[in-house]
Order: sequence, then structure tokens, then C-alpha cells
Amino acid sequence: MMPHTRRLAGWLLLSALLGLSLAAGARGQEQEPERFYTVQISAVTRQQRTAIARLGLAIDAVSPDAVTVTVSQGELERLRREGFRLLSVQPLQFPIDDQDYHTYAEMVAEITQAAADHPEIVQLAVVGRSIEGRNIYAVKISDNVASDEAEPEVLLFALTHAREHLTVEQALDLIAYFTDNYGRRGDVTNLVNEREIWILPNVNPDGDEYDRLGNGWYRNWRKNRRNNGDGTWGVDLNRNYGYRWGYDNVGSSPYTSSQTYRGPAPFSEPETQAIRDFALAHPDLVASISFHTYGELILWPYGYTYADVPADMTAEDHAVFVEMGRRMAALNGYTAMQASDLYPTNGDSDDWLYGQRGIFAFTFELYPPTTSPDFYPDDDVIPAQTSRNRQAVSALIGVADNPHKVIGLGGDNTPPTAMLLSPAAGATISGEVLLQAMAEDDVGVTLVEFQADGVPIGLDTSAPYTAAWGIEAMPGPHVLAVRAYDHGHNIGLSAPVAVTVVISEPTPTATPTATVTPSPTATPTATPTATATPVWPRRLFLPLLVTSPPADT
Ligand code: GEM
Ligand code: CA
Ligand code: ZN
Ligand code: CA
Repeated sequence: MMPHTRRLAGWLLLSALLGLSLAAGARGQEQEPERFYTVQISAVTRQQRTAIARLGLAIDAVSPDAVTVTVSQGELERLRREGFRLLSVQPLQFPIDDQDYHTYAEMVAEITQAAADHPEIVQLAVVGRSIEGRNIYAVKISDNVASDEAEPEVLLFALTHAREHLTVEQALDLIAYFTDNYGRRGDVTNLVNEREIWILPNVNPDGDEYDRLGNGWYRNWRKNRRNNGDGTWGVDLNRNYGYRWGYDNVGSSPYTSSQTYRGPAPFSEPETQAIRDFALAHPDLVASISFHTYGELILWPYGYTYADVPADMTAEDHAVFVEMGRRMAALNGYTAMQASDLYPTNGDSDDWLYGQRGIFAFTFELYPPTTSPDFYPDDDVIPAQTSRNRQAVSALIGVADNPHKVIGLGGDNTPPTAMLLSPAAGATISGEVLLQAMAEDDVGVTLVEFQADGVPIGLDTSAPYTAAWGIEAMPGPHVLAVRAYDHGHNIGLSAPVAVTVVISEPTPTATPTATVTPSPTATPTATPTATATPVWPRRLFLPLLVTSPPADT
């Protein structure tokens, strides 16, 4: 057909210009990437949304009056044929500037580096292989990382869907946050000590690689890279899990060409098998988050039914999902709801993780909130849109000792009491400040964080709780306080203590007795000149205050 031939010729020329190889014959059958459109379809009722879901299209976003889908040329023609009211049709935009996104190889390099930098708390594992043989990595973050301790475990996994590249960045941000702040921030240190955090940054590496054409061009790929044997490729991994798999043809599709093709059998795909086997091998897993884009949503099970509390969910568990959804949404500004309130799915990961394993399984739909810039936001949004979720994720990890405690059903809900014993309020201190605190808890204090002016200056895990603050360079008034943590990650805050620091010769013998991790001994770039003011500190101890102010609290 003429138009097709011309399009193919155009693509070949473009490929040559961009230096792309047409190795597609070896790996796929697509000689040119299909054209895709972002389409808004008028839909006001759940029934209308369901009619759209029934087409087997992947729904990107739902607003009160429209459903946004990304469709191929052929699917667009079908929508028009079947009389759907299309509010807008836009060719998919591909940003050129994607340099900061991590390819699979760059992701592997990054997590390998994290393990090398933090060997005490980071360990890599390969939990499976993709259909094309790529490793599916898990990053374990915990104290005594080499041993499987009796600690609650949390699973965070990303890139179920190939084009949702921001989710890899989300996983990498969390890895950096939990490792780089270990021994610095009390909240992070307590979570790492008291939990086992498992982060799988890329569970669909084949799709991820396939989606990336290079030079900022993408294929808008969603599924894995299964050869369906009929000229079509890919299974929707988020329809392939074995809980009520294939429950109906609305929440997943039996057709191989569909974006929501559920595969020939439950867990037919190695990528979903890897997560299934991981969850079965880790009985301490109590909560999970599957990261997707987009919509800025927090979703909880079930997807297979509209019922809020069906027979296979307890009323208590439902109340926990609602409460944790509410708490996390308050921390990241997303909207929390039951998954099927968006649209029905069957065979998704959360339904299996909860239905089969009782795990409090959430899906986060990351930035953006609406259809622009859909799956391919510019890389400059990465820092803000991933760090935004640190506290929401931490909140889920924090209650993992017993999620039912968030609705008042058992668990450790009682915060420690904490008090700064010295220095005394109103004290004038010359040189280094030695702090001592008292903390008590019904179950047990796990960590004490010392703060000056709201910023952590020292951590201690065992009584007597002490820290030394080398603030010789910062004379003036300061407010000191103590935060104590327990196994339930409850926080007790002491009364603030105001002190004044004056300049003097520091005491050379004063050293902290015990800290979790030695304070970083970062050398300042500008050393004081020899002619500088008298009795300026001999030790160039840079307090944490200067080297690493926490980004948020
Ligand atoms: C969703 S994620 C699944 C959430 N469940 C329901 N019922 N909405 C998907 O898999 O279609 C969106 C996405 O792909 O990001
Ligand atoms: Ca541990
Ligand atoms: Zn997705
Ligand atoms: Ca307690």
C-alpha cells in the first residue's frame, strides 16, 4: 500500500540520519515504530469508563468527564468507527532531553555503586530473569544486611510497564535516600535498622530497553517482550498475576494484540513469576508499593471488583488501606482511592499480593497528574517528582511492624518519652557541646537523634545516649532537642533546650562515645588562612549541619 510504503521509506531515511540500526528483524518484527496518539474520550459515568476499558486499551488517566488513552493509529480509527466522542487527539510528544533517565545498564551501575558505597546496609540480589534473559535485580536495604533478620519486610518495585520510565528514577531516588541518609537522619536510620526494605528498580527490563529508541524517541511500549507467536508481541505484566486471572474480559484482554493482554495463563511470564516467587519466599513481607505512571494516585485493592469490601477482604484490612491511603496522600499530595474506582483490572500485582499473601499492596501512579506530558516528562522533573514520595513511602515502611495499628488494632503505637539531660537550659558553653539524653519506651527505644536548631547533629542507639556537637565555628544561641524512636517507628520529641555557644579553645580530648556511623570527615575546601582570627578551631570538624542538611522532614 502506497502510504505505508512511503512511511516506511521515510522511517528508513530517518533511521539512517539518526544512526539507528534496523536490527528489528532479529529482535522484533516492527520495521517502523507505530504512530501513537493521546486521545481524550468523553466519559462521565463509570459505565462509560468501563465501556472504554472493555476495548482492551490501556487507560492513562481518568478525569470527571473524560478518559485519556494512548492508542495506535489503528486503535484510533476503531474508536472513531465505534462512535466514541473524542474530545482531543494529539500525536504523542517525545521529549529530546532524557539524559538524566537511567537506561537499564545505567540503573545496574547505580545500584552496584550503592552496594559498594554502603556494604553494611545494601546488598544486591538477582530475583529472576526477563524473557530475553536480563537480570531482575533486588536491592535489599537493612542493618546486618547479609542476614534475614526477624524484621518486617517491605517490597517496592518499579517499571512493570515499559514506558513508565519515571518509576525507575523513583526507585533509584529511594535507594539513594535510604542509604545516603543512614547514620545521619534519625528517621531513615531507624527504618533501615528496624525493617528490611527491598527495592526492585526495574521488573520489565526488556520492555524498558525496547521502548527506548535513543535520541529521545520512544515506542510507547507497555508490555513485556513475549513473542506471542502470531505476529504480536508482549503480555501486560499487570494483568498476568494469578489472582482471579482472567476474571472477565473488561479488566484484562484475551487478545494478544491488546495493550492489556493477560497472557496465555496466570504467571505465564518470567517477570511476574519473579515477583511471585520473591513474595512467597519472604513471609515477613507485610506491605508493598508498585510504582507506575501517571495520574498522581494512590490505589489499593481490589481491581477485579467494584465491591469495597468483598468476601476476600476483611473490614479491618479495608480500613487499613483507607487510612494508609489517606496518610500517604497527605504526605505526597496524591489522591487515594480503590483501584477499581479508577477502572477495573484483573490479574494485577496488588490483587495477588493482597489476595494471595495478605500484603498491604498499594500502587502509586506518579507524576504528571493529567495527560500532559503523559509518559515522557522532561528529565528536569525527576528530582522534585521522586523526592516528593520519600515521606509517604517512609510512612508505609514505618507502620510495617503491624499495619493494623493505624486503625488502633494492636501494635506499637506508643511513642517513647525523651529528655535532654545536658546541657541544661540557659547554659553557656564554650567550644564543643557534649549532649546527653534520657529516653524510655514501653517496648524499647531503638534510636536517639540529637538536634540543633531542628537539624540532626548526632545519633545513638544505646544508653547512655550521648553526642558531641563540634560547633566551634558557630557561636550564638541554639535550640537543642532530642527525638527518640522505637521498634514501631513512633517518635518522641523532647522539650527544646536553649543554650548559648561562645568561642573558645575546644577541648581536645572530648570525643563522642558511640555513634551509629562515624560522622563524615569531609574536608572543607577553603582552609582558614594562617593569619586568620585568633584561637579559631584547630580541628576542622564540619558538623552535619553544614555538609548535609536534610532535604525535608
Ligand atoms: C494501572 S495500575 C493498576 C491499578 N488497578 C486498577 N484497577 N486501576 C494498570 O495497570 O492499568 C495503570 C498503569 O498502568 O499505570
Ligand atoms: Ca536488618
Ligand atoms: Zn503502569
Ligand atoms: Ca512504643
